[in-house]
Amino acid sequence: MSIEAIELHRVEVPLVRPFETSFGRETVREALLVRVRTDAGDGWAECVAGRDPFYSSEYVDGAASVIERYFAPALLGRALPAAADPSRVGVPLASSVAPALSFVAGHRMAKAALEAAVLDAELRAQGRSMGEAFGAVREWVDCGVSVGIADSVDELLDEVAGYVEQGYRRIKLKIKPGWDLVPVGAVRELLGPRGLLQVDANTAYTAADIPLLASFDALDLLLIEQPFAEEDLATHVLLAEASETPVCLDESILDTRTAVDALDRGACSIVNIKPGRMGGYLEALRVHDACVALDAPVWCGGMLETGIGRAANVALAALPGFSLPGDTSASSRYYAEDLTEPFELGDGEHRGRLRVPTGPGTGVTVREELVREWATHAAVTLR
Ligand code: OSB
Ligand code: MG
Repeated sequence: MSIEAIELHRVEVPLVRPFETSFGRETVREALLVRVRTDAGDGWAECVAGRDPFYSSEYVDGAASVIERYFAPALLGRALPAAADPSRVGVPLASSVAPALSFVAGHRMAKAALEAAVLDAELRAQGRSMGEAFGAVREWVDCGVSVGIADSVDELLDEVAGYVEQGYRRIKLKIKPGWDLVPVGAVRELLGPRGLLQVDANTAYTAADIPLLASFDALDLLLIEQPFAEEDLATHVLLAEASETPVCLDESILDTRTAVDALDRGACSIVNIKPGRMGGYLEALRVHDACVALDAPVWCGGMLETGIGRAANVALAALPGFSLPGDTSASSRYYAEDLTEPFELGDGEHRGRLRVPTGPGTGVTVREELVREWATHAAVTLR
């Protein structure tokens, strides 16, 4: 199998409501979509980079540029080297993408998008679904919802009550200095003592806030996610020692090595797995396996993906180590219309769950007319 062309499609998809975090407020999702054309069929993927380099140093313009200038020439018109460390998935072409791109430092989200598109094409050619290829052990995955910073506690409670009514199995609240104990306490009251609740600070705090963050212990949270800077494992260790609430890392976990290091050093006891942040699904599987070996729970994060990225995330979340509900919410939590058939929560025993797609590759179909309608730039074809 060989890669014949790489297409870049840039779209803007309106969010049903603004999403505010400690690093900013988004009203649309600007996404970079990648289609690879191979001699055995096409594959699609979504790059998780945001419009601005606020969550991480990567952003959409940078991802598109590094793909055009460096990655596409390294993948097109040449036989890729066989991977030294072929993954357990049985995808020789997709496994050779990361080694072929490793000459560029960083840019993991751009690398991940290319690998995921090749993976989709290769699995479609093999007639295998992502869930089957990854080693899914569940047909449905438990879903949580990530709730942005609101204008008032009353508005937050209304939004959370709506999600509870829809069946979501856990609530994650975005926090920042000045929007923490009061709103989180109010949501704890609303959910009652048994409701699963966690918080995500997206690096907004410093070591001086450790006493405040330790006082979250009274709210019985599942975890506190990434309170301090990406590079700052040491302060996370201090918080983990000072509080009962498990510390979870998101931004700091770049690959298997950093995940194992963070767990070994006691900087976290739970890992948020986002394949885009780790350079791809194949590395995310290695992180999963390493965390399972260390008895550390993992859960699947999200980056406001459209159905294209969501399909692959849901397949990943069906692996055995994903013992906590993920930020894999239904399409309707983000978009009135999705770029694929919508992901919808189940009912009965599957209330608050999404079904793992079973068709080949991602198992979803890209609505190409919407990709054209929502395009912000002319599509680019690299050969
Ligand atoms: O920190 O998990 C995060 C969205 C964009 C960037 C970073 C994060 C998030 C979310 C939303 O929390 C998760 C989702 O619902 O996709
Ligand atoms: Mg996070």
